[in-house]
Amino acid sequence: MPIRISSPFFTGGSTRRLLTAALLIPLFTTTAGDAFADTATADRAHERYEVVGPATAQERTEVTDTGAAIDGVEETAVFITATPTEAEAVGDLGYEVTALPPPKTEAQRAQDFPPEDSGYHNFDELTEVVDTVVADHPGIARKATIGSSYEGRDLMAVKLSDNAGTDEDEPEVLLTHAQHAREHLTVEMAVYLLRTFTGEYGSDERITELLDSREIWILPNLNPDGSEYDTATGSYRNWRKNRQPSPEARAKGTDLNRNWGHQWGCCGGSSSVPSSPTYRGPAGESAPEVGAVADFVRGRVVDGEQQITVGIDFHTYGELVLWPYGYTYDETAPGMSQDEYDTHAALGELMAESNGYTPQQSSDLYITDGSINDWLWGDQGIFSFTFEMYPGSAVGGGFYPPDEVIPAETSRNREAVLDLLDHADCPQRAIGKEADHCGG
Ligand code: 0X9
Ligand code: CA
Ligand code: CA
Ligand code: CA
Ligand code: ZN
Repeated sequence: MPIRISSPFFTGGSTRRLLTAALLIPLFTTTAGDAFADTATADRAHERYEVVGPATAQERTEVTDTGAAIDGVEETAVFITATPTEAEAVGDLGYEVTALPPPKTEAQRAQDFPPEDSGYHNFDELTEVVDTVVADHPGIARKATIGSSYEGRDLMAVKLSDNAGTDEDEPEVLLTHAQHAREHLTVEMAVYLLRTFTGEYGSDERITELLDSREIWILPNLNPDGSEYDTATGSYRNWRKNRQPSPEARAKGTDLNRNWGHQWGCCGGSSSVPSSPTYRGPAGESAPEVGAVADFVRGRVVDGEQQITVGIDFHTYGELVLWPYGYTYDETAPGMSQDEYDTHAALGELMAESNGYTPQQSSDLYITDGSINDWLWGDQGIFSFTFEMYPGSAVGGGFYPPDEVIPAETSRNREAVLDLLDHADCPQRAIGKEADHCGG
């Protein structure tokens, strides 16, 4: 097991400073055991370093002969506390010496997921993933900042397509994540998609063709203030909303998925009470996060035509594929013809075949008003779905499944997302009516 490379110490732009290049790393090992000494209390002149190479008692003694104190022993490495001069002397012995960031304070340690769930990405870690993906794949991935959260965090968007720097005339797709703070698995869904699309472009034929012919927008966290608040104490707070104070009350937080401007507050599917978990805010788009995303989507209207044709908004939990409207039990309603309803249902059922979720109209779950799905369809004509990810019920961990499930439960949606991308040029193909609707 490598040494804590992926630990929270290495996030947020902290870099590992290499003092001396490794000469050789021994290929043999000893069974040194976990001889952790008391952590030395370092004064300002002392720093912590990782030393790769020393594998025997003699070699470790040579390290301590420099004056460095060994804090921990691994099979072929040690952790030391040393002055810069001592660290250099250790490097002169032929070992790779890397400075470690200072240990986190109590407060810093708390500002993160519990250690057993460190596989989840906090907001700094998500930002680092986005920046890395974009830096490593400049031709097919571009980052945009589409606005700020209430507390001032960036609302990021990543565009994935061939010629990502050019606005080409290709069907566009919207994937949104984490409107609800505690639904952290949806951020991992975004990370999975970012890595999969960029990593498999050029090798996986289907992904290559889809990126060549569509423009995909991934908005990996619509509610960063809420996500960070949910984990800020080091244990989960069960938080759902954003962190904006209500104008009329002391309570904080608007439910972003009740704040969208189509039939906002119409139908008993949201609350006017600021302390409620489904508080809709004082007006549609009163939440800066919703306003920024709505402005972004409106900005995708080119020559009078909305470029985005289809989208998924990721939530947890329930293992459901949902489609609009949520504000009414009726299938058809103003702005929703039978063909349009049937297209939603057919696409939803197609996606549910591969991920095993239950497909249904969103009001079959319960009435919601001011949801993103209703706005994307009712206001912008975008075929729009909500995925409620793993688990199916509270048994699997509710909103907080262990990080061990992340690989299986994100890749589970791979086919469904690709199937939606397939249909982005003509969603009505799903009901065999491309001739009627897609200028066939
Ligand atoms: O209530 C919600 O906002 C979503 N469920 S959650 O448990 N993640 O909070 C469901 C929204 C479904 N409604 C529409 N898509 N209209
Ligand atoms: Ca774990
Ligand atoms: Ca393109
Ligand atoms: Ca375009
Ligand atoms: Zn949700």
